[in-house]
Amino acid sequence: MLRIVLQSKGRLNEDSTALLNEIGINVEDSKRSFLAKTPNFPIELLYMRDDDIPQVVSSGTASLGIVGLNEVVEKGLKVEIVESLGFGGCRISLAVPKSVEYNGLQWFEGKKIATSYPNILKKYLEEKGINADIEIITGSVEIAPAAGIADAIFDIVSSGSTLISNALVEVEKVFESEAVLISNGHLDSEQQDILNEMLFRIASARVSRDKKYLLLNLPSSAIDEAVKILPSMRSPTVMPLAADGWCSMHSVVNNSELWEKVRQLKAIGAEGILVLNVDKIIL
Ligand code: PRT
Ligand code: ZN
Repeated sequence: MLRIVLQSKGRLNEDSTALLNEIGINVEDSKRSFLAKTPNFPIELLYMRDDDIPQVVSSGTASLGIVGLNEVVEKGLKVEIVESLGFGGCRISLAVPKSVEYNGLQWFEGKKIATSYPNILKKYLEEKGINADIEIITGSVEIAPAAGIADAIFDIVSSGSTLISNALVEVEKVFESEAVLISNGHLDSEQQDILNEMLFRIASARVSRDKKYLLLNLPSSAIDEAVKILPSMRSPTVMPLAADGWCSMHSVVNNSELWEKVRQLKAIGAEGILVLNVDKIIL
């Protein structure tokens, strides 16, 4: 049995649950409680505030956790980053009121900066040789300049709309974050096997996300050209059609290349092109 701690509610909760469901671990939203078992996989889910997740993992209360890299680095506790998960992307940036004339990092010298990430900010200011006061605020950091609490802020930015609606301008992007799977590094061999199985499934799910399954009919004389257009995992599947001189070709393509491939295939006589979603690719 392996215990994993997830955010109980908030931005990472839904995506964490979706990831577990995507890799075949049934997590039922409606039955969510502080501690939940999963019916078809030997893990136990613990739900906490994201601020507590690094501590819960580093102390061994849970073996694994899913949390923003920003929280991991800010807390500075001993945990291992096992995998970046590709959701919860954001950055932590310095922002100033749009009314000020910003002339580079020196502007912050002697200023007061409000943040919920004092450790990341302190390290950055030290590296840059800037002396500034750090005002720790745990919520609604963006209102600090207008409320006269600070001259500037250091906060999470995603789309940037919160800054705009508070008349702030992002001036320095300091830290890039996304959700990560963390571990305390003390897994016994049974737990390591469970983690390996999860990582294998996560990798397969990630590969499948960008893929489409392509089926088409093609004059048999164009097979060689079509194989060059569709390199596929090994080589495309080709099957004869009942109609003489025609075949059916199946292949998997990157979504980003789909329309270009379709254009090339049509140009060599492909017809009846079907594009299907790929649910899983087993690596
Ligand atoms: O209750 P709990 O303590 O668990 O949650 P929380 O309120 O502390 O965190 P939550 O749920 O807001 O965010 C959890 C994690 O999501 C963060 O630690 C980040 O890793 C990640 N994340 C991704 C974000 C954002 N995007 C984000 N946009 N966290 C917060 N924001 C906030 C930000 O604080 C600011 O207020 O959204 C606003 C900015 O967004 P934009 O789109 O207007 O720029
Ligand atoms: Zn939090």
